[in-house]
Amino acid sequence: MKDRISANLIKKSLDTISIGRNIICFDTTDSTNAEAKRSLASPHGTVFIAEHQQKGRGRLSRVWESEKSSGIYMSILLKPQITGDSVAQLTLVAGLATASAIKKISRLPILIKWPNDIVSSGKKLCGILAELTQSDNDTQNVIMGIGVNVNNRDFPEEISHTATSLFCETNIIYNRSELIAAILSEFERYYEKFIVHGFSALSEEYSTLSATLNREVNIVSPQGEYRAFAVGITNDGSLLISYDGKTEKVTSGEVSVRGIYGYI
Ligand code: BT5
Repeated sequence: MKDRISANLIKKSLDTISIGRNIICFDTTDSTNAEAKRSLASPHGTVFIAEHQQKGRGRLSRVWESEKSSGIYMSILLKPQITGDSVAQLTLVAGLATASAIKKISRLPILIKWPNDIVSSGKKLCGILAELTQSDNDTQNVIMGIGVNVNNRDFPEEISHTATSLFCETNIIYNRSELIAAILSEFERYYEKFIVHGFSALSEEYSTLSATLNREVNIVSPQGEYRAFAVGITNDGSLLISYDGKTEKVTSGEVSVRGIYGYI
């Protein structure tokens, strides 16, 4: 019998002021990001969590496989005072916070594939989907969707070679409520730092966890596909690539970056 996520247990382990102070749990839903979008009147920091998503989604309408009661499927509703440009940076902040929490709980050596995948032994452990929406009263909302493979033993055929879970990596079953509390606590810590000091205060730490830096990458842009070398992460969270003797900045909205050797 798989354990269920408990809002009470999460709250007991939380050390936050606003993130996760209001938690709404679902057994089954279409997508926790969609739940958050339907509840924009909820306060900043409200977290929507589901045991199962029927239409879990990734970027560009891709599917997020959400096996019942195996992973974490959650969305944090944020009402930040930032401009549209900073939303991409906020995705990196969520990646950093989630990576830090997973490391603390599992002690696994994990890395972040720019911009938003957390990987372990070259496979995807976690994906993040940030969506920006406006409420009727013009408040800007960011819905930060986080999916983590926790106790999954296996994956559907299409992703079986590229996906992994904490269980697959360590052979340990994790308490998902405790991991959620750790992610929310880390998220508030990084989020506050980001709001006060900007991404530049976090870019060095992000770079040390990067699986993309100092590697050859494949850039897929609307203009076509080409190879480049990833040389840095800028203070605004963009990827710096060296290509054809020039150095260029790549923002997450424009291109997707795929490693040439294996998944990373
Ligand atoms: C992401 O998109 O990685 C963002 C995933 C965000 C999921 C969370 S769960 C809570 C919240 N509610 C939602 O509906 N979504 C968010 P992207 O970078 O586009 O990656 C999607 C690709 O990852 C797919 O096309 C598959 O190749 C692969 N994939 C799908 N499910 C996976 C899984 N469970 N584990 C690893 N890889 C997966």
